[in-house]
Amino acid sequence: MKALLLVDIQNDFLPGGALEVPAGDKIIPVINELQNYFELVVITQDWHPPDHKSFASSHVGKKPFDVIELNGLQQTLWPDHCVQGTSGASFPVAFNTNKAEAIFRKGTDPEIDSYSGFYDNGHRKSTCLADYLRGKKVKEVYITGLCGDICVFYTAMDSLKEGFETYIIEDGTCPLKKEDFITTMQVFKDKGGMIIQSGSLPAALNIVGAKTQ
Ligand code: VGL
Ligand code: ZN
Repeated sequence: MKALLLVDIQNDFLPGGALEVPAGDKIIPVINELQNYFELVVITQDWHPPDHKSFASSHVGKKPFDVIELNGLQQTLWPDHCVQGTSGASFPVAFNTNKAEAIFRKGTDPEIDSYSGFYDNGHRKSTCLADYLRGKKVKEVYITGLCGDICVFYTAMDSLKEGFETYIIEDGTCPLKKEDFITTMQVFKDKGGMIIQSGSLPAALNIVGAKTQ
């Protein structure tokens, strides 16, 4: 069984949002189309309480993108984003979420950030996403979404650690910083991850009617 995992496609990560990813909206048509190729679609949603400690606003004298130590971990401070129940945390209207069977929320503990959809940044608590996927007999996980160099990357690294054959669909992701995308994707490949383009999927998955290139 193959699963498509769509990471943090939320208004705050789109142009005009609180933590905007340049051209982040370009991936939405790609992601809507990709879902046709998968039986199982799962979504993650960054879902912070208003006083989350990853927000610069929670620390006197700090500004967004400063780096601090938080409960023993290095933490980049972000502008307030994806606050529970706000429009910034919602899915963009253009993003078709109808096919998703489950939404895993993350970043809900105010004391620790959570880039991966599987665990918080300290690997202290699990979201049980791995157990859910194993329960569905998933062996291969295809990951895409926002931000390519942060939550997509960390989710993909945990997916590998959990033993799933793991793919990142490159044209379905968009990074916050292009340079970081290059270095993180190398780390992912070095650990056995695979990077593919959405156009190669129908043929690779043996979808009937797919054009052979
Ligand atoms: C993300 C920074 C903070 C992401 C979430 O979804 O990549 N990045 N929170
Ligand atoms: Zn966040």
